[in-house]
Amino acid sequence: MIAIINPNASVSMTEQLARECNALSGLHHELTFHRCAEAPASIEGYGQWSDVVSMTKLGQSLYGFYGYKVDRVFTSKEDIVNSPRQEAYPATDSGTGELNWNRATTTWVGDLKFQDISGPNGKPDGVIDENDRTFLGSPWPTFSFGWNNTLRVRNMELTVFMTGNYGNKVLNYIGRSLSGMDNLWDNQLAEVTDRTILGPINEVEGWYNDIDNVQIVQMGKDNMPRAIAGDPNDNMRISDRYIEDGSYLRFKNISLAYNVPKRVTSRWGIDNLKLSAGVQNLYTITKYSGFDPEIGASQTSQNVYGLDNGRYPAPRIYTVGLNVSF
Ligand SMILES: [Ca+2]
Repeated sequence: MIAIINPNASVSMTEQLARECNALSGLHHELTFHRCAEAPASIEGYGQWSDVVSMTKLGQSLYGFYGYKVDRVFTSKEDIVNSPRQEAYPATDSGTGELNWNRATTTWVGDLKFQDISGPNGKPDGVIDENDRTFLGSPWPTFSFGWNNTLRVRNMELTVFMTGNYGNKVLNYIGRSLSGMDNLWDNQLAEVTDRTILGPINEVEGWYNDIDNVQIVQMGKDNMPRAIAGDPNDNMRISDRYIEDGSYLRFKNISLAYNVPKRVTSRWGIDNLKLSAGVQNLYTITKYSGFDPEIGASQTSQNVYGLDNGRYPAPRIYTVGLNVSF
């Protein structure tokens, strides 16, 4: 856990802190600044455009992930009406006095119910808005480690280097767009087949446009909502849906070497002959569902860490070596 514990930290000092954190990740740090003058209330970090993904605030983890928390999937019209007002809650028709439900423009059965965490007065207010965003976890590991071991038996030499992180969160930003189901033309991950699927209560033509006549026939796995072009309820907003455990253990480098005995090499006039073979990034143990949990600092924003924007995964590299000295 890395915390800014002095309110007088300025932006530039925060950036410096980030660099130090990058260099020293894995150790427990508590950093204090005493000489800065200005005190920003908070520093936002962006994913793409103005998409806030992280927040740096006094008493919280540096670049802590920031967004909404998903409660569950809405199961009926009554469920929506009796829950905190989501941003796309339908307006009341001035003529009929009825709510103007529309499956393409308002909150609907199968959309996500976000948690009412706060409000303008710092208390839950029955309305879902920006005040309901909260900290969703730290991108910094509790510890990170590297372990290098060399085992020698006679002329054989086995070197194993393992590295990893424990306790950090990762924002699967690429996974978010690959499971958004908000556009008919984007490729999606196979996991979207586990989404929430609606069906009719009474089989009549146009049933899907009548909110009183829809029901859930498949509940989405892990609160995966319905598919709807345009995503009116903004089910894709930054939320704990996309925050994952970033812990991993990686076999970073394994190499096996054989030193040909001197009694053999001396016949050839060779002083030393070493044959070796190795593989980098052989295997990674992780629960992270994205390509590669080894993410690090963001390329797009200074105030973001652990954001997986589809970074090219570490390649597996095979090497063979021949070392000769005369
Ligand atoms: Ca609220």
